[in-house]
Parts: sequence; C-alpha cells; structure tokens
Amino acid sequence: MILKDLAEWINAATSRGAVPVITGRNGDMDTVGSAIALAASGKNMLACGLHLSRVSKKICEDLSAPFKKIGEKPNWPKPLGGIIIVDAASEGQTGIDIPRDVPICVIDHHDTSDWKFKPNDLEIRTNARSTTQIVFNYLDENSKDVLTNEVRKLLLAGLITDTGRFKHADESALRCAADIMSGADFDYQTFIERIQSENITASDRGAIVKALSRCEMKDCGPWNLVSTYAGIHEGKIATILMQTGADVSFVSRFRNGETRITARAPRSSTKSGLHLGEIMQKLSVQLGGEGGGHDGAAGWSGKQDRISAESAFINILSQIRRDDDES
Ligand SMILES: [Mn+2]
Repeated sequence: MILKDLAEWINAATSRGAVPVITGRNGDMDTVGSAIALAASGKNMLACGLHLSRVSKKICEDLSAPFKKIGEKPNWPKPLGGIIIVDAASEGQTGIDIPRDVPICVIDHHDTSDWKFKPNDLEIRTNARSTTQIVFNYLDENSKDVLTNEVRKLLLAGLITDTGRFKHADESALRCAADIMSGADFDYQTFIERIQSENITASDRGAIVKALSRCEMKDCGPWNLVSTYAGIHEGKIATILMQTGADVSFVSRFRNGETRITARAPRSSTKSGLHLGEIMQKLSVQLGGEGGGHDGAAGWSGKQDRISAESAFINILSQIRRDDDES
C-alpha cells in the first residue's frame, strides 16, 4: 500500500511540473540506479545529482543512461512539481539545497533519517537491503513496461553493490534479484563481471597501500578496532580492513576542510548489538556535520579535524555494550 501512495504522489507531482529525482552525494550504484530507473517511469522526471561513483559512471556509460550532473544550488526547472530523493538519509547526504516550497518524496532504506517532513511530503522508508529493491517493486506493480533490460541492469547493479555481492542480502533481496532476472534477457554472469571489473590506477593503488601501511589496532571497550586514514577509496579500504577479523573497521579522510569517516562492521558485531549508523548519528549530534547509515556500514562528514572526529567515534564505541548471545 505504501507503493500505491508513491504512485499517487508521483502522478500528482508530475502533473504539476518537472520532478527531479535526486541521488545521494556519493553517487553509488544504489542511489544512481534507483534514480534513473524511477525517472524512466514518468515523462517529467529526470535523475540528477552531484556526483557519480566509478562503478555508476561505468554502468551509466555502458547503458547510455540519462543522468544530469548538477551543482549544490542548481537552477531548477519551472514549473517544479516536486522533488524525489532516493537513498539519502538527510538533505546533507544529497549535498544539494533542496527547495522546500514544493512537496518532496524520500525513498530510502537507511536505518536512520534526519529529514523533516511537511504535510504533502511522502517518506517511503523500508528495511530493504537496497533502495533499488523498493524501486523495482514499485515499477513491477505500476509501470512494468519501464522494466527494460537496461533498467533491470541498473536496479540489479544497485542491489548487488549495496549487499556487497549478496553477502548482506536477506530473503527479500535474493528474491528481488531473481525477480529482476526472471523478466530479463541478458547474461547474469557477464553483467556481474562487468560490474566487478575495475581499473585501479597505479597511483590509486599506491594510495591504498599507503593507507594500509598506516593501520592501527586498538581495543575500544569490548570492540577491537582497526583504523587508518586515506585520501581515496575509503570504502574499499574499510572493507579490506574487515578481513583482519576486526570488530569494527574505520577509515577517515580530510580534504578541503572536511573530514569524512567511513566505518564497517561484520555481522558478528551487529548481532552483538553494534549499530554504526547510530554511532554516526550520535557523532553528528556531538560534533555537528552529517552522519548515519546502516548497522554494518555507515559514515559521517563534518568540519572537525580527523583526529578529534576519530577520538569522538572511539569514545562512543567504547561505551557500547557487547551482547554476545550464544545462539
Ligand atoms: Mn543504498
């Protein structure tokens, strides 16, 4: 029934004017795939955002998928019928000034949300493993003809990358992937190989190796943390650090006056009560900035320097009890 609300909201908004579909600022495959697929279902909709991640850029180029790069304060089309935001837990996570004189609709799957809603706004937030799952279910019910091979690829790519190649999937994520494939006419394995193929340049590889050489390990209360700082590829480095068996991996980055934190935790930690998204949210209450995310993958960004942001994170982490339940 929430998808019926979404259909009604979109109908009303697109009949009033243009409806940009805004992506999260990281431009990952989940947010970009969701935006482009959803925008394909309506005449007045266009996917746009600040940035495309490497994978998103590659897949969009492969598929000639329509995406418009916009700045922090874009010239919005007129008349503006409304704004849809996909896969972003707050306005700050889009990096764009969202006008609030038109209704907004937020479609998201993060555990935390810092949006402030007005009466004609709509929030579709579920515990799906990726936002593309929500968009697929919507299109499957409301605009089946939009589900071309290209759109299915975009949705599948978002699902695959957000679940870490299905490592963090659950029953409905797996079912959704099967449903996406069951109407598709392309080779699954070839597509996966295309998503995974990555050209890391020698200089990027140097930066990754340097970040790994700076790793530190500490006990923060009951949690073992492996941390480092990096100038690039923080998400990838945080994932590599998890291979050490740490309870939490942590990568910080300082650039252009802004610190960004990326943290990851394995299922064994989140099952024992750790929720990184909630830690990042607490961090934004303490330090300002923007933070949130999932239990096992979350981030924060703000004006603090790297060291004080890391100490604040460690401080919060150390106070979290560990519930090791033998089951
Ligand atoms: Mn997502």
